[in-house]
Formats: sequence, structure tokens, C-alpha cells
Amino acid sequence: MALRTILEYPDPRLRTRAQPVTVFDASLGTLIGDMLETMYAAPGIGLAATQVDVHKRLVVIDLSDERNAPLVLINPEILEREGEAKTEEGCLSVPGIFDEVKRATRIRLRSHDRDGQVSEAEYADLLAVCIQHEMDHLEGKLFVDYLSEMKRERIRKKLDKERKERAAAAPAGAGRARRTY
Ligand code: GNR
Ligand code: NI
Repeated sequence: MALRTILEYPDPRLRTRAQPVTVFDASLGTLIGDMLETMYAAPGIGLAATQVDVHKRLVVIDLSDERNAPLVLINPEILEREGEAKTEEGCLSVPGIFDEVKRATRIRLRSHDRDGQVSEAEYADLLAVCIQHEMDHLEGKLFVDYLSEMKRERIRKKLDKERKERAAAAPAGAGRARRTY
């Protein structure tokens, strides 16, 4: 398994619409393993393939305290929505930013598992919120899109500044041998 790099807002690749998974093979298993490892390391409660620059309809989630109950949802489709509530959300692609988003509190979902088996199930509360957040990623949508233009602009500037400060502290290539003589 391997850690994958998580794309960060406003990277335009996060705006890509993901394509359905049609082949359930060993390379899909490798991608799932890498995504779980990346999500656990981050750490986060969910990760969409879009965030690691793979534009397939695949998300992984784990809300357990022990981080040992992964949920893998492939080609997820919402069949029914119920209720509405605001939840404070965060996103690994928008690090350090948290704000409220209004979403359905219960959803009925059809999805495939890693073997291609289709099933339907109902999800509620934070799990339902997380699934909707991840499915937005597959459409190229981010939780900051629900905020005002003013907030989004402020977030973009803050992340830009943090990236510049990080680059100044650790220039690209630092720690690597650049001389060959
Ligand atoms: O780690 C995450 N926490 C979270 C909190 C509230 C609502 C959604 C999420 S998902 C997020 C990980 C992530 O960015 N997934 O795309
Ligand atoms: Ni996210």
C-alpha cells in the first residue's frame, strides 16, 4: 500500500466529474487500500478518489473510534433523502477550515462493494452527511461551494498564504542531494 497526495483547494483537478467504476479488479483493490491508508494517515473520516486525483466513482469512509470499520462505496447513488440539518464540516482538501453545511439527515443509498456486488442501505446523521460530502467530491463539488463568495475568497487567500509560508520554510528539493559532483 502507499500514501497518495491529497489535492488542495483551489486545485482545478478537484473540479473533475468522476466516471463510474466498470472493472472490479486487483488494481481497484490497490486503489482502495491506498485510499484507506491515506484517509487514516491524514487523519480523516472519509476520502473520495477525486481527492487523490483518480476520477472514478469511489469513496472510503470510517467513522469508528478504533479506525477499523472501513466502508467502501462504489458508484453510489442516493435513492431517497429525508430531513435537513446543519453540520460543521471540514475537508482534507480544504485543511483547517470548518463551517456549517445543510444536508439531508437520512439517505437511502445504492452502491457497489469492492467485488462489484450491489446493495441498498440507509444511513443517518454524521454518516449520511459524510456520504453526501464524499459524493459531492465525485461531482467536482466542495463544501466551501455552499458558503458565500466572500468566505470562499477569504479561505482561498488563507490557504494560499499558508502554502507560501510552507514553501519558504522548506524549499522544494530541500533535503535532497542536488549536487552530483
Ligand atoms: O475528515 C473529514 N471530516 C468531515 C467532517 C464533517 C463532515 C464531513 C467530513 S469529511 C472529511 C474528510 C474529507 O475531506 N472527505 O472528503
Ligand atoms: Ni472532503
